[in-house]
Amino acid sequence: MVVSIFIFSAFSLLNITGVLAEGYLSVSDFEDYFSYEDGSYILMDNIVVDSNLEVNQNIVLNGYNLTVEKNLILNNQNIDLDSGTLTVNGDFYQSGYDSDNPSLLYINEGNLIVEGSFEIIDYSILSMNYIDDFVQVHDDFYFVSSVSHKDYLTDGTLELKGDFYYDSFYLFDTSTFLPSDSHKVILNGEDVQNINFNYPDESSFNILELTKPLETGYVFSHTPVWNELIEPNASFTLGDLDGNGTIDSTDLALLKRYILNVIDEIPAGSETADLNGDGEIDSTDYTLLQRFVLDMITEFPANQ
Ligand SMILES: [Ca+2]
Ligand SMILES: [Ca+2]
Repeated sequence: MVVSIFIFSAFSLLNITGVLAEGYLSVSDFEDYFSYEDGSYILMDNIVVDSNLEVNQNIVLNGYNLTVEKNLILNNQNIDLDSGTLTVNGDFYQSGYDSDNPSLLYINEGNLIVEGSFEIIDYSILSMNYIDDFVQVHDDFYFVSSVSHKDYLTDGTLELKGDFYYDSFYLFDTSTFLPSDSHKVILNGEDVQNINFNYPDESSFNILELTKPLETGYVFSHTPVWNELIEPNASFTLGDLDGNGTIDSTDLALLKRYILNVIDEIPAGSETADLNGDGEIDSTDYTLLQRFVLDMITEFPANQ
């Protein structure tokens, strides 16, 4: 499946222009909430913008929260979350036209929550470098940056609930989406998610975590598009230690042997044996399984 990002991006940009005509507030409309230092506006309080916002200055959240109730445009400027939280309840468009000075969205141990879609185009950088860096996108994620992100996406978690589209704005570099080191993408939308890489040999996820079955929860344009894949645990039944579909004295015997260290592995996985859900596998679980097999109980506490 091949999706043309060029067409989609151009379409969105036309939309931006349309929205702009309806009125965007800018940082200078909220100057009182910022202090000005070294070419940046430093946020000094939590702020909710009940409108569209265009960030037309470099801003630093400085540990505070900036909430935008509608759309956010970041064009050729920088946002440093600096341990703060940026929430966009509409769509987020990030773009830059200056190859020497790309627009930088620096997560910097902060949180970015986008309720709509998030589009990163042209000379724009999304920088995630710390384990606490967190970006969550509820609608679709479009990555069409012309800047190589190999050294910009190195840690943290990018959680995507909609579709994913990667394309290159310029054909001379088709590897701009290439997270590395500890960077993780989680695809955890409730519906089937479409994952599109137009240059799958040159770009890919680093660690990719799925929360639905690979075959039925996702439509990938190509596979594999990851360095490491984490799939959801297969389903299991509490008490069925050998995984044969029934809970009986065989399972009880296995549990006894496990607790007595005669065996050091439970065939269907240790998660089948913690029947009271306290994180330990011990004589309490044995007693529960014994009662279940003797029909004294019909359910395990961990299931209740
Ligand atoms: Ca069994
Ligand atoms: Ca237990």
